[in-house]
Amino acid sequence: MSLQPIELISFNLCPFVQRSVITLLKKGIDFKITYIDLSNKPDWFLAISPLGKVPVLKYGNAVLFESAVINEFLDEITPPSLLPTEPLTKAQDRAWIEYSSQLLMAQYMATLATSEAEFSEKQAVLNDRLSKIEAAMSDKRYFNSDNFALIDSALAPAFTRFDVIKQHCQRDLLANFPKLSQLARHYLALSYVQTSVIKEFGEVYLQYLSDKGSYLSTQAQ
Ligand SMILES: N[C@@H](CCC(=O)N[C@@H](CS)C(=O)NCC(=O)O)C(=O)O
Repeated sequence: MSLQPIELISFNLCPFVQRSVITLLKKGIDFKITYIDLSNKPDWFLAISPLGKVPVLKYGNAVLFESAVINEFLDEITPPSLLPTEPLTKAQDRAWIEYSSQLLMAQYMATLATSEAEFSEKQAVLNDRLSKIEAAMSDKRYFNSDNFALIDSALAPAFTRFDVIKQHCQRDLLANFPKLSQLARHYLALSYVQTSVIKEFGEVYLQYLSDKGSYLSTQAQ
């Protein structure tokens, strides 16, 4: 099947965009990426993004939004699929993909906490989400398979951020989660996860947190 030109509208720190980049890279799909400033959204972007959010995918003249939908579309137009074929496991993966957005939100809230007390409070929510994901995992290499799947595209961006925090802020937020720590190692070893963010991601991410007055960024060395 010949594909239409693909353009992904991005913000350089967005984990939801990163999900789509991982899927595009994993599937070897050609694409162009266009970065916008979310604090100064261009009119052309607001005209095509109903919620004013990235990612937006332009496929020829068509426009798609919502990372999970974009990922399923990209997956479907480039078989073989990264979703299970059996209806129940496919539905379960979709449910965990939805849940993984709540992990990203909990991580975002914890990283933006502006005091140690607020951080502990937000970390409790994050730990609750992490523990549910760890309990749902199989003993396979990735979330529930030895093959990287769409649920892994959805989860991996959180681990890119945990890694920056571990390397620079002296906090291993996965320390109490052995299976997730192992999953992190497996994700971070993949070239299509490593290159799914800008080269200077760690620096830009920490600067963003610092600009927001984040408690964690005050621990950075
Ligand atoms: N449910 C959406 C969430 C996307 C999202 O929250 N994107 C953020 C950046 S990471 C955004 O564009 N925020 C802009 C805004 O809310 O004004 C998805 O999965 O695509």
